Amino acid sequence: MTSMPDAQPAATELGASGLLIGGIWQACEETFPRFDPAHPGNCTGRYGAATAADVVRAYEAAAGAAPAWASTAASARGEILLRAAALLEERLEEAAQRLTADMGKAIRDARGEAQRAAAILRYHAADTAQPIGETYASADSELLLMTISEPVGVVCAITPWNFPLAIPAWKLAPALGCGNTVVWKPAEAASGSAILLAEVLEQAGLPPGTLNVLTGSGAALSEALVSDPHLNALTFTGSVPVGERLRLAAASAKIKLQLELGGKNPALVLADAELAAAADQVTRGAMLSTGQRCTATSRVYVEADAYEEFAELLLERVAALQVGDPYAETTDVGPLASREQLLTVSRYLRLAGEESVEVLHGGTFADPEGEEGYYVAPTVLAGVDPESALVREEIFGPVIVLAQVADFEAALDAANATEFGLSASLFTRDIGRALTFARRIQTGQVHVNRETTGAEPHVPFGGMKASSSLQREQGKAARSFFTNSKTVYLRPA
Ligand code: UN1
Repeated sequence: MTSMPDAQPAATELGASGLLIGGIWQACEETFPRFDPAHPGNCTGRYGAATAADVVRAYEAAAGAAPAWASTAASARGEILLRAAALLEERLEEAAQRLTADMGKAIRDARGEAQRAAAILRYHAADTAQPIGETYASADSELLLMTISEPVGVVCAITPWNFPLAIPAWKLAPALGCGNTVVWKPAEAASGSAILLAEVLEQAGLPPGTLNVLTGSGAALSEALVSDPHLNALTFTGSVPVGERLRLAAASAKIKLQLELGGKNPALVLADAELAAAADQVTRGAMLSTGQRCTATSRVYVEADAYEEFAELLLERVAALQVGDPYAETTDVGPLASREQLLTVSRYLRLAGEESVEVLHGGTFADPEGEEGYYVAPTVLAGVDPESALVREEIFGPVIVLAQVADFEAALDAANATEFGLSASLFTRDIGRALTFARRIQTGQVHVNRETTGAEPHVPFGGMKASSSLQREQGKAARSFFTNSKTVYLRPA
């Protein structure tokens, strides 16, 4: 590895508040406080509330830096991403603690996420050495016919709070690696982690203006973010309603768009499955990260012959989860990320009461106005009407709806009866059914004998139906989104 550039002072040392524009961490007139999801009385930091005028300045900085960054050698861009990965690993414990303070993820999972973000940076560093085009035979044998890909220009990344480091890494690393400059708006509940990630990218040697960061409210900034004339491509992970608004805005602005939205991910358990292993995987997929993953398992369809046994195995495992202080090493399930999240998830749990469904486990939640943390018990519901909002809508909490189905066909039909299409799992020993599942399930991610969550950096990630804009993230798909292809017909003079 090349020698490290002189370390710049960290934003936090400067007392800066989350606005990085043109390589300078800036103070902000307005700030917003964040509170620890486990101890809502504790303020974890105050961050700058960017304004529409800051958005304009960030785009100007990104547009100004774009030509030089696009013509920087791809290998030099890759070196910076590699250095950022190393710097992030040096600060791994701090990054994990900050992530937990931001949004309450259990510390072991927060460490795993920080490590994952470093691995993503490394993958995209290596990807800068991949081919940037193809050569074809032409009808004219004299001619060299080829494609070359170029950066799209200025990218806006709007990232969620549920993976404060990994999702930004998988958007920023390929965007920057492919030679784009970036305006990044992290979720308010991920501000502390976002500043740390921006610091390591800056310290790794990104030129000023290449990455610009605006903390603040998405609602207040989205109009300015999507309507700026410098913007060439927008990548967003978040909710369906916000995604739908961005889809319209991007269409009228005629920019490239990558959306990763919600999920209502099913797990199908057939009678021939290894039921104990299936129960392990379903528990992990549904409950870890407090169910706040767009890939979380939320509907479980079990073949009738296995239902009783599977339900028992599942409930044993759910009951064994350690719920509580996210900073404790033994905790599996921390609080929800915010009061808003607790209000949303508790609304669904109240609905379960109103609809008189069977609460097999959990169903309880903390007082959203209280001081004891935004906790909700891992919950397993049964006997839910397939038309209920509990089955149809993304809850984004640790809640499973368990249902009995007659056979594989009925499970497949139930699994596909949703507007979402992100991820799905099948548990079986039957390879024929596994193949049928892979072909007929209407999701972008298909898992057999494993949980619905997870995403490796070198393969495409994304959904179908309402879950996505069909522009995949990660792997080769990232390169295709963050570049434009030119077809060149070259005839010697
Ligand atoms: C994972 O399951 O590890 O917001 C990744 C989300 C997804 C990423 C999930 N975009 O939960």
